Amino acid sequence: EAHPDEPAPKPVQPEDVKDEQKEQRQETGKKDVGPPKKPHEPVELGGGEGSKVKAISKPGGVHKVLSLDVTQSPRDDKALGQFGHAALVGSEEDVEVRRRWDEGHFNVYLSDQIPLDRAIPDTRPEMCARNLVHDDLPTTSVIFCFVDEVWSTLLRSVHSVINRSPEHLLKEIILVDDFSTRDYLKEPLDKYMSQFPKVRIVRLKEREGLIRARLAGAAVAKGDVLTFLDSHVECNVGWLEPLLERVYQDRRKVPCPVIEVISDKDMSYNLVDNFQRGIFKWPLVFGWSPVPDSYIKETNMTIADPIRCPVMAGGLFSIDKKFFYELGAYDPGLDVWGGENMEISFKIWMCGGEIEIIPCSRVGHIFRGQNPYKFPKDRQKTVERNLARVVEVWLDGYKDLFYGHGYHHLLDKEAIHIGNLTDQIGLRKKLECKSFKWYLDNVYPDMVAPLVKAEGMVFNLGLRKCLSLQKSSVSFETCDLSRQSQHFNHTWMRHIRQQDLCIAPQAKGNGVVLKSCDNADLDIRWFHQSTNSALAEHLISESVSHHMCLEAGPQGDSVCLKPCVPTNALQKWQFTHYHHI
Ligand code: LR7
Ligand code: MN
Repeated sequence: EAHPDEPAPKPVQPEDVKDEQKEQRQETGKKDVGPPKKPHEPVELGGGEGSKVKAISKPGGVHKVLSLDVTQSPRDDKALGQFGHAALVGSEEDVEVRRRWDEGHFNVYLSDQIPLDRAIPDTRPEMCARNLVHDDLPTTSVIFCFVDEVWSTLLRSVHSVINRSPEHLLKEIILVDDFSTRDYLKEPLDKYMSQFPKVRIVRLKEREGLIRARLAGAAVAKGDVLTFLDSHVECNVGWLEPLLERVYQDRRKVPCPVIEVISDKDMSYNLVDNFQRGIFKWPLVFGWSPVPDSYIKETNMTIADPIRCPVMAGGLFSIDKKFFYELGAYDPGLDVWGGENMEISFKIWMCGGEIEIIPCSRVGHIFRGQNPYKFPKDRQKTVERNLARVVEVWLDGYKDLFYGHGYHHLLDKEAIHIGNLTDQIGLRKKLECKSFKWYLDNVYPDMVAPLVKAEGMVFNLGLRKCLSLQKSSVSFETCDLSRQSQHFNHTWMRHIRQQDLCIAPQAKGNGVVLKSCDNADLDIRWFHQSTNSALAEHLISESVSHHMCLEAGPQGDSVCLKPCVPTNALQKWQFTHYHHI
């Protein structure tokens, strides 16, 4: 059956094909003839054991990626927002714009006036036009989850998939309604979608959140590959084939399109910088970061090559359905929104998969300032709890780095109702997934992740001696780095620690004692080093009953707690080495 834009991928015209690709083309039909002659297959950043790119065992394809651009003949080339141009409204309409903004936290008023099948610029790097894909790619189920999504953006998302996906690769589109409250998303949506035989609507009986909504969509999917999308996107020309090609080459690859920006203000379609990868910073905050120049040079990487990503943004990716379930899908204990992108990313990498951004696949997304739907519980608490679940299962000894970045309060597992993690921990064991250290060393080697904030000797500036732990009491000695007794860590939990012993304020009195370290113990934390403070070098007890500064006894025979005095050198301490993140 003919595709609306183009009759299924055309056979390649010989003049379009480079010699090298011609060779590959002749090889099709014979699989497993060794890696394709792709000069630019990127290797892993940083390298390391087990990080070698696996040889791709399938040769290049026979069909060219869908290249007939709908921008060539849109139905109404004068329409607002056509070609992805910025749409402007008169100032007299500002009131309307503002009135309707909160329906989606973007310019809903404008969106409603833009054609549902508008053309957008084909932003793929030029060399993508030469790419070949196989004609026997796996099929995909495209899954959109939504709750109270704006009508025009939801429909534009669906239209973009129908119009820009080769008919034979699109098994179905599954719309999962996460218990929306808006009436137009009920019968009117059913009615509208009845014109598209491939669209199925799944209605959840209560609000599950996007994670369990995706699981519900995946559970009924019939395609070989699952492709998840947010419900306010526009898929660009040829977006699907390169994703499926990647899964076809290696079912453990999890490809993501480049996510471009549809402006929340004027609905324009904007391309983004090349060579961006998904990363996280502490405390597990997702971000984009450019692939280092040196790496691009060393590997002769081009703007069309797949970009390996430590983490994915979360919303837009394809994954082999069987592989998704082998990985245990998502942790169903994650609620509403947030953290699931970290979970799936760590899981994919640590349990044998790979995440890549495919520059020849591009999808626009409306980035919104706020979530336009309600959180059944507090938003902050929901996201924090999700993150804590992920951290407890996947982060090993690096947990403290997460908690130490402003999340100490999550250590009280009962207070945050973290829920049962037996299944998730069991899954990681069963799959024999690698450690978080392996992940950092091999997948994200440029991540700064020291296990402690500061370490070495603890030098007192007034006394000019170092703390020493002897016969389980704290005293001073002439500094000597070679002596283990003088070696302390200031951890992310803000403990001053030697092995399992932590320096703690005396329960009664102003002395200090040693306690066995316990993350949940609020009394053994010491604040140190805030650069813009007069007390930067002080060690300030965070114990509720003290809030005082650690001070060396003038004779050098004791340490005690005294009210903080910025100028008192006996209250100033320096560790030998600080790790700055
Ligand atoms: O309770 C909910 N039920 C839902 O069905 C909450 C949301 N949803 C739907 C919602 O209607 C939308 O279609 O889930 C989808 C994603 O929700 P958004 O659009 O509010 O999320 P986002 O774009 O702000 O956030 C990003 O991070 C999320 C973390 O949980 C998800 O992984 C989103 O899919 C993800 N979006 C992207 O990756 C797009 C690019 C953003 C970046 C960077
Ligand atoms: Mn979104």
